[in-house]
Amino acid sequence: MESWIRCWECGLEVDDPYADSCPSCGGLLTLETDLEQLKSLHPYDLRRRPIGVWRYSKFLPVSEEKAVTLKEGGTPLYDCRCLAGIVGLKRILVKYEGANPTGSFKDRGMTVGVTRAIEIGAKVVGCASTGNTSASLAAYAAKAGLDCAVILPAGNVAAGKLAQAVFFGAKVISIEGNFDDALRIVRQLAADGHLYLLNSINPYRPEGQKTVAFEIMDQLDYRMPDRIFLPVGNAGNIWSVYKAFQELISIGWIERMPKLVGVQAHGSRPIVKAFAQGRTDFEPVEKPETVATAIRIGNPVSGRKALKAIYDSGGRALDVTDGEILDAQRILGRAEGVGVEPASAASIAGVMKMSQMGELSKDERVVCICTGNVLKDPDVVMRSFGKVEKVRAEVDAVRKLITG
Ligand code: AN7
Repeated sequence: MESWIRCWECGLEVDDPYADSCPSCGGLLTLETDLEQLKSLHPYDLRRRPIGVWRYSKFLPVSEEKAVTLKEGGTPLYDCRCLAGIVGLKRILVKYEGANPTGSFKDRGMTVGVTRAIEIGAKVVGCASTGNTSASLAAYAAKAGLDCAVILPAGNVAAGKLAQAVFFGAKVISIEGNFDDALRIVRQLAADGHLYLLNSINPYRPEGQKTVAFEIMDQLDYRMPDRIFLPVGNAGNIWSVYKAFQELISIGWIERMPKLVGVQAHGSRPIVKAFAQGRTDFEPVEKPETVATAIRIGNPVSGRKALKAIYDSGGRALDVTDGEILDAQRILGRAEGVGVEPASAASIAGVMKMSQMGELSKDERVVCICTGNVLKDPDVVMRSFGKVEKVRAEVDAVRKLITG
């Protein structure tokens, strides 16, 4: 569809395909797409195609002909009855983004972002990452035949994600600093023309990530959930979900949107602090800390967009402790058989907390977006959730352990 890049702050239309901020005011960029022809369609008209990111190609700003795709999206929406019982709600639905090709929601944005890279003739792509973005970019760059460089905070990327980036052949560079430092560096490299930046500050990334909201609506036959919980790190995803609902309203497919609840880890909660003060901007957190390394981000690039998404949808920002995150991760795994990484469990921990605070009514239809797979971070699992019993290779010894 026809689309154009615009400054989200001052409204200027931006021509430079490599710009990651407004050349006039320095503001965040966004994309506008001509959705006029969708007004005459019914949502179910799109169902001739299998569910997944490209079912919604009419909402995307790239041509599908050259799409770099690993068949991302089309992830399950689990009806978690047992979890709902534990939390004291009638219904909790879990959108399991761990089922994407590289095991996280980032693939939705990356199929569109790397397709755009091909469209504009980029040869090298790069990103800063707490792990999942780098794993995803490395895979899509491999598929597209592009060179790829990823900049990571040393010692704070989960083993599975690091292994993926290495495996798919990216140049993996670990810096003695945190994610915010890595992003500052890679933005400078992009500005100097060394690479095409594919962090979510690139406005094409959120376009792909919108499709998680389209899928949720599709899977619910367009019955609106009351609230959607999701983890917030750099805040690209909550913005993407909000933008998707705005677009559905603009073409008349829905009339209102669900309340968006952004969940951050207590040691890394700039958006929660800003929300508590009713502010539309935020103070960065200098030394973010959390077991959920994916969202260990103190200066979220799209933080201002996240706050708009939260205020406009009537939602809220909420923080949870590392202990609450690990409890939620374990409960989802043991009660439902759904394995997510700690950052993803923040959304579940958020529901549990709001329910305990008496701020959810029992009848609410709640969706949690669980952004990444448990296999991403095996070290947290082994450290937190149990042990492996080792005995002699004899029936008696094993029987003793089984029968207790
Ligand atoms: C599992 O990979 O920022 O709020 O560099 O991996 O859109 O940033 C990852 C973020 C949630 C937060 N859940 O999403 C990166 C990175 C998981 C994540 C988030 C991330 P945003």
